[in-house]
Amino acid sequence: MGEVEKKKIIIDTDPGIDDAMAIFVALGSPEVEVIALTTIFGNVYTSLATKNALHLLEVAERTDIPVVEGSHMTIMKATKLRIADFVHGKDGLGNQNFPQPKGKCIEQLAPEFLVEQAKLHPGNITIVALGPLTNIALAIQLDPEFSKNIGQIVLLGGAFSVNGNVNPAAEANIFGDPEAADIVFTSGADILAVGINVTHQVVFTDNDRKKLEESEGKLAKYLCKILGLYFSYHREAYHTKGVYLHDPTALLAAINPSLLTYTEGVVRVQTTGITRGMTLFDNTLKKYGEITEWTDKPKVKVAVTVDSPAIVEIVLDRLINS
Ligand SMILES: [Ca+2]
Repeated sequence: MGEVEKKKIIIDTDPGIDDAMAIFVALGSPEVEVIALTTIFGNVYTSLATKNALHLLEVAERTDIPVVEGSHMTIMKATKLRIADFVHGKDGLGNQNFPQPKGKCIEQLAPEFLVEQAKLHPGNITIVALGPLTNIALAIQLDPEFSKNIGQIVLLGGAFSVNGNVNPAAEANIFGDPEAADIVFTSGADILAVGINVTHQVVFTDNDRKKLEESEGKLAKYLCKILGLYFSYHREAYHTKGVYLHDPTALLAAINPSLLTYTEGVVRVQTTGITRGMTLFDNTLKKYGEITEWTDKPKVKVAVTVDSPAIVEIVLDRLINS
């Protein structure tokens, strides 16, 4: 049998404890080739996200993978950003005081890089978007062909028919840049959205953490150090003894879409008022009596159910064997 071509992925990320986990799972997955990490604000500011991305690649001994810095502000040029350092630590990686990375990001900016890669490999790049969608919206604005050239955008974002995690309306990645999210959702690109209605079903327990601890996996051991803070946050915020695997679930949806089920329809993002950042999905079953803001907009795929035990098992397997 000939070798199956690996899926080329770019991970757009704001590391971030569960970002670190997703990146390591990707690096341990033979099905994909990680061609770059692009960075964005969210869990930390963009410059720290870049530092952390470089650091994580050094930990994984994969400094052959370039890091490309993304936008420092929202698409509306807001610099007052919502940063989730109370979830991931001041350093984004569980307050471990890791040494500064030796490497540097490449000169290019993330939106240009995304446009260029999509042109270079038309239809063959999957972006796994694990933070606010600013870089991707900027790429869409830069190049009208981008949404056609890009293969797929698998994004972690939204709260479909459930409460958000920033407030009852909004999920964190969408809330980070709602205008950018609305541009992405209505761009016509092949989009698969994995929201917290799905990722809140994927719980990584204390027992799972023990399995990492007891393993010989190098990246598993590293993650055990940074997971402590993430566990305490979940205990306090959700009264759970485990943590949600948001980013790894989205990553695995890109690798093996059959781990989840999906529905299709138009998604719009609320950009004003108390529900700013809310994702509103229209499943198109109803014929409305008038033209709406959803009418004639392109459909996207939205994840509905997930095989949680399978996701946790794959995450453990890839990390224990790292
Ligand atoms: Ca993230």
